[in-house]
Amino acid sequence: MAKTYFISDAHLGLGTKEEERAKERRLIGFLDHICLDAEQLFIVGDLFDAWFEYRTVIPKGFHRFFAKVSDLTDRGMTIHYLAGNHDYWMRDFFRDELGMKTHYEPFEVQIDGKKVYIHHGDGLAANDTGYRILKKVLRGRLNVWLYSWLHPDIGLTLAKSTSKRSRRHTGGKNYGESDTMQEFARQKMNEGYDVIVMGHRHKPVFQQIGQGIYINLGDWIEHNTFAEMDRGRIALKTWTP
Ligand SMILES: [Mn+2]
Repeated sequence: MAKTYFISDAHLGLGTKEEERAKERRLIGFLDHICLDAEQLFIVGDLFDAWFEYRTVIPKGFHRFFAKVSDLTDRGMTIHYLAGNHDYWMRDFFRDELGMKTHYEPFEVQIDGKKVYIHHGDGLAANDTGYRILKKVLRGRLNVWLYSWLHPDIGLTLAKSTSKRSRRHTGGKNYGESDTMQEFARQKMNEGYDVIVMGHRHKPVFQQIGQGIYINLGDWIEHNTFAEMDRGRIALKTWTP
């Protein structure tokens, strides 16, 4: 009865109005479906293409999705939300208004007796010192505070254009990153984890490595993929309405 689901990289707000409305409908269809047997859902980052939350202001849009999420958490589903590299700048909205459990760093969780490690997947490429420095700068407390003084119309426009550049950058180094993600998963298995779940790459991967499983969740732009864990067995599936 009690299953666990995982999705990542919906990048809400990325496409045209029509594309985004269709994506929102797909996601809500998925949520309506899993709420029949889901105990918990993990959102493994980049739910939004660009998210910057001010103390009193959030980006406009996504209303139906938010309504659905709060409905599910009200009804007892546990929804975890790990910030990705596109939506790291969240504050208390998701926790306090939508009842989600928010995470800013990779974390581990025990599900059906399995040790599961959850990581968005950014910053793992070996040759990516540039990104790791940028990440520190973009997430630094002082810089985030300064940024928050920009008018939201300016701040969010800037965030969107940065997001576009970042996606191009990530696309360019996809290859190296996929290898290091696998390598990272292997390393985590040696540390005793049974299942490693990541996103970020936008390409679904299901790989058995020894006794462990490495899953990359793909995305909800092209693939509409999700992982489903039922009594300790995990599978990667494609959502079809
Ligand atoms: Mn990402």
